[in-house]
Amino acid sequence: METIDSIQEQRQHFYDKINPANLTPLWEVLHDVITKEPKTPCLPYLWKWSQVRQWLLEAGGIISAQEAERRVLVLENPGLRGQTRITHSLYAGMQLILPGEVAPAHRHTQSALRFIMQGQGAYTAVDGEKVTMGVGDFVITPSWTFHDHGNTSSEPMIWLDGLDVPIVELLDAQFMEGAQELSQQTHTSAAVNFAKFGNTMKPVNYQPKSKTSPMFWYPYERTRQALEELKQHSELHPCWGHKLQYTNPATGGWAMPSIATFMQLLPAGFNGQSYRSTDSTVYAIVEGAGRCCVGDMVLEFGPKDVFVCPSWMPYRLEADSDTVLFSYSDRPVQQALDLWREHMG
Ligand code: 1HN
Repeated sequence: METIDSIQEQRQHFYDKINPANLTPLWEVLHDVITKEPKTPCLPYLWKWSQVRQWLLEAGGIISAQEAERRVLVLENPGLRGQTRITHSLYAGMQLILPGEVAPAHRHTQSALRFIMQGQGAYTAVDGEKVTMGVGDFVITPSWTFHDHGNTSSEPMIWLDGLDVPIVELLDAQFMEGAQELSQQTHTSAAVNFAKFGNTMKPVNYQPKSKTSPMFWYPYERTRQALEELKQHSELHPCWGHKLQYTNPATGGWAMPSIATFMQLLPAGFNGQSYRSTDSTVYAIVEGAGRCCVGDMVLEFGPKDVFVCPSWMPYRLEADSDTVLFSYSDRPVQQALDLWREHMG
C-alpha cells in the first residue's frame, strides 16, 4: 500500500523531473493564483503634504530639474516598496520645478496626468501646445506626445504626477525618446484648446488622433463651480457625496484610456457609508479636512495630503469642512476587460 509520504515523494520526484524543462504543476499553486477575492499587496497609506513638500524642496537643493530630468519623489506604496508604484497598476510622484528651471522635452508610451498642488504660472508644453498651470488644475500628457515643463513664475511649483507605468511595464510596451530641443517651440496655448473642446462643443471637422481626450487642460475653477452647483441643488450620494468624472468631450468616455480621473465634494459634516471597488484609488485633497476609515486604519487628511485605498478594501469618507477630493484609478482598464466591480454598504 502507498503511504502519504511515498505519494508526496513520488510527486516531488515528478516535479523535479519536469522542472528543468520549465514545466510546473498548476495544482500546487492554483488557489494562490485564482483567489476568491482580490488579494492585493497594496496597503492603505497617507502622505502628509507638509512632510513631502519639505523633503521635495530639500531635493531642490541637491539636484536640478534638468540634471534629474524629472525631479520627483515617488509615492511608493508601503506594500510595494522598490516597485516605483502607489498601487499595483499605477504610479504616483510629487514633482518640483523651481523658478527658472526647465524639465527637458521627451516622450514615452506611458500616459501621464498632472494635478497641481502648489504654485501658479509654470507651464507644461504638450505636442507644441502650452498649458499654464494653477492649483487644482488637471492636465493630461497623452501617450507618445512630447512634453517639457518650465517655471517662469517666481514661486516653486509642485504637482502630483499619475502615470500608468506599471500597466505599460506589464505589457512590455515601453518606449521613450528625448527631443532634439530642450524645450518645444509652442505654437498655441491651452486656451485655444479649451475654446475648441471645453464648452460641450467641438470643431466641426474634428477627427480623433488618439483615445485620449483632445482637451488636456481641465481648469479647477470650472470643476469647482460645477461641484458647488451640485452641492446647492443636487442629491448627495451616501458613499461619495457629489462626484464627477473627467470626460473626453468628444466621446463622453474617460479622459484618458488607462486612468480614470474624478473630482468630488463632500459637504461639511459628511459621514459616508462604506464603499469598495476593484480599482485601487489614489486621492489628493484639494480643500478641506476629514478622514478616510479604510480597513483597520483611520487616515486623517488635510489640504494637499495624498492617500491610497486598495482594491476591494471597504472604506468610508468623513468631512469636517467642505472637502474637495481629486482621485484617479485604473477603472477604464478594468471596465474594458469587464472586470470592474463595486459594492456599497
Ligand atoms: C515623466 O515623464 C514625468 O514628464 C514625470 O513630468 C514622472 C515618472 C515615470 C516615467 C516618466 C514628466 C514620470 C515620468
